[in-house]
Amino acid sequence: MTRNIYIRPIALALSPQSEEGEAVRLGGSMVWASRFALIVREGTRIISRERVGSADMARALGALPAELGAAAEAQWANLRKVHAPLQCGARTVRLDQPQVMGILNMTPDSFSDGGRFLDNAQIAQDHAAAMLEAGAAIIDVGGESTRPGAAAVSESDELKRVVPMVERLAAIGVAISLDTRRPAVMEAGLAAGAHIINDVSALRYDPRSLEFAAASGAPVVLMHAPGNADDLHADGDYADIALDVFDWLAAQRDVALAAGIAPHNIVLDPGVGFGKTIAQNLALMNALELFHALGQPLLVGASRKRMIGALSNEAPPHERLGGSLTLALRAMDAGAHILRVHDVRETVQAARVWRGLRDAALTDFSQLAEG
Ligand code: 8Y7
Repeated sequence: MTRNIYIRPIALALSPQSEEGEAVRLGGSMVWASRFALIVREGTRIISRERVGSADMARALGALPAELGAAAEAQWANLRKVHAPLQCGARTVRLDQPQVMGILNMTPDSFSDGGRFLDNAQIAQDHAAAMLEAGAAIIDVGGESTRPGAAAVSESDELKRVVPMVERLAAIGVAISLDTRRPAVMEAGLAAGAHIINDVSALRYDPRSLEFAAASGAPVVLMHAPGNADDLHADGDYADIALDVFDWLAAQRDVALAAGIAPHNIVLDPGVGFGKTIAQNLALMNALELFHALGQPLLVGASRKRMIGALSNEAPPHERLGGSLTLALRAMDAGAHILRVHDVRETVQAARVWRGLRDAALTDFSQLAEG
């Protein structure tokens, strides 16, 4: 049975000097970690779990069975990797602080703002401009609702919804990501000026997507969903949500690399809300820092999702701002690089204040450990 290793940060620090020994900077973010769980699984069974401080990591990795050594060393290097910015045409999206991706749904039935923009391109463009002005680094344009039970959209309808909006946004210099599973939409969207492919099927829905994405040279977001690419909300069968999603993303990352997608163009996303129970979504949000060990920038989309309603008397999507901000802050505390959200103004304000706190911690030397 195959054995897998995981290095999960378990003690996060506000700044490097607040911990004795060396705290490790996670994924080039403003988040540090000083202690880690070194977990070994055999198949789906955890066979060992050890807590290791960063200063003691070299010894702990050296003591692992030889078959796990290389993977463990790679994860330890990945955790500390600094990611290059995403290049989006003339715009550069730096990944050294949390960035906000604003959602622009060009769908009639999206659960949050369905139908509002579809019939009026000017209203949609005004909304995008407002998100930009509020500080969104990227606008995510989608023409296919992926909520549970949403009606299927034909390729020609998806193209009609998405391409004209991409053209409008490209004309005003926006960094654009395209939320689609179809290679024809990817191709038309990139030609119209989009920069990033955001595929909730992780390029599995159509085998040509992988090939197209590699040839395009565009950054891609690969998101976890347990079902096949036709039914992204099918229930998952997990032994351990965080470790299983980790294995799955590692495999999809490797598929993308083998297809020729450049390492700096792969963004990974644990897929909050896709084929996961409320308890699994919560556990996943609590485990986000583990995913830095995959060595790629991380995107998290928890905005207005069902888990928030489930924890707040079934608040409807438009009344989920407080919960959305709580989850966005959890993602920031875990060092997530990009937050996909509906409420851009509020999330950007939260991110700026969060950043102010981190800057203050970096220059607070009263935390310095003695000796
Ligand atoms: C996500 C997403 C949706 C997400 C990424 C919704 C398109 C459902 N969720 N893309 N898309 N990550 N990368 O509630 O979590 O917004 S649609």
